[in-house]
Amino acid sequence: MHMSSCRYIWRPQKICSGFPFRMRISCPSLTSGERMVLSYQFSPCGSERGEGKSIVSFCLLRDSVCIYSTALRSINSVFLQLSRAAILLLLAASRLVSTTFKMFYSAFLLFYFFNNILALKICSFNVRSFGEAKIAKPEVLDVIVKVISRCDVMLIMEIKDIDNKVLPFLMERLNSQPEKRGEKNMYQYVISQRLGRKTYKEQYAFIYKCQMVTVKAVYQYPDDKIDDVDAFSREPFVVWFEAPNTDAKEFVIIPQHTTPEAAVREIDELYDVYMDVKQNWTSPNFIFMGDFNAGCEYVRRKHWKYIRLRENPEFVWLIGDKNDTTVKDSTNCAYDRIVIHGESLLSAIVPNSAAVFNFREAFGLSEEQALAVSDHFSVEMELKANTSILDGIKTQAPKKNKKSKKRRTAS
Ligand SMILES: [Ca+2]
Ligand SMILES: [Ca+2]
Repeated sequence: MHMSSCRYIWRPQKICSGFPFRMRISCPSLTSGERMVLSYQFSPCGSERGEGKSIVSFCLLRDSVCIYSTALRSINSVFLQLSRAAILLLLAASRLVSTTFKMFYSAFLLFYFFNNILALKICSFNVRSFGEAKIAKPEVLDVIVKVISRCDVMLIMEIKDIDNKVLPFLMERLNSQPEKRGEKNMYQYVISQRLGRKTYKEQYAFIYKCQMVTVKAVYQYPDDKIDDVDAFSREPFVVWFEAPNTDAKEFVIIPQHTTPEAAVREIDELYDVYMDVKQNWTSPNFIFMGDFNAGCEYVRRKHWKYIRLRENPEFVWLIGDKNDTTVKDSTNCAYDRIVIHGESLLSAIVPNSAAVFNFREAFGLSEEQALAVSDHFSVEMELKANTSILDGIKTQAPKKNKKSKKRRTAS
């Protein structure tokens, strides 16, 4: 059997949760039942490393091919292993890549497909008064788990948890979802201290998929800037993430839940936090996000000129002033925001991915049911999966071209 091989490198991140997709490539010359060898290497988030081979079969669907294993379970387990990894995938099959065009076309489809599903979704959610009373309501917890499960990195705000029970309980629920069984420590989290000036305290937490990102460092902003002491009620709990599978590679998130009446000042002060973090960490990529209360009566149009984060064009506001991040029908305010700084980060954003996630509509809840979860919708954005697949294709292409040129010259 003639074995021509095409080589794709990709980061199958969202495959973590099992095998929720079919891979299709365009390959008209294949016949049904033809088999090919899938070779792989993986280096998961933990210490495991491995490689292996699996024989998979094709079925024909008009001019495209779906790839499946003769035993679905085995391909599933292959992909489960792959999912924990930065992957080198070698597809080798007879007649699979009979022309450069086919290879390019196939690779493009694969690239397009995986680049879309493998984007890193970063979210922010004010789960109003998130404490033991809330996790005791199964129907409420269920919605919270579903909202978080859509995301790879989720900032949770307004955690009120004196006994430190809420997040451990939530994590257990998140990691025991049926489709996630068998994937140990799928979600992890980092949480701030309880923050607040007097007796009222809140915590920030970041819940993240360990297969997608790792925490490089955390930093609790001390809020002791000379001449500007105690600017924040809930000082940013800053986290530096590494995301090797994205184009951005790494980024810092500065979270903020403002006190509504002090929103203008606190959003403005985020610029000082940025300057402070920049002195200690080398990252050029910053994401500011959270419930800024940046709308309606708390931040009016006339206030923007006092907010450096808004006035400085180097900071790009992804959620617009006309968005509505409030659950109530009667309110229409863009309280929750995402602001980006850093050229490489900006270019890594999936176009049009910044959005408000209306969980009420998505899960068919009444206003009352949704308000039992929170008075805020979550907001989100996506970072592109890195382009190493495309790089792999690019480096292959000239070789094939040379060959075919030589052949033409010879004949
Ligand atoms: Ca303070
Ligand atoms: Ca509303």
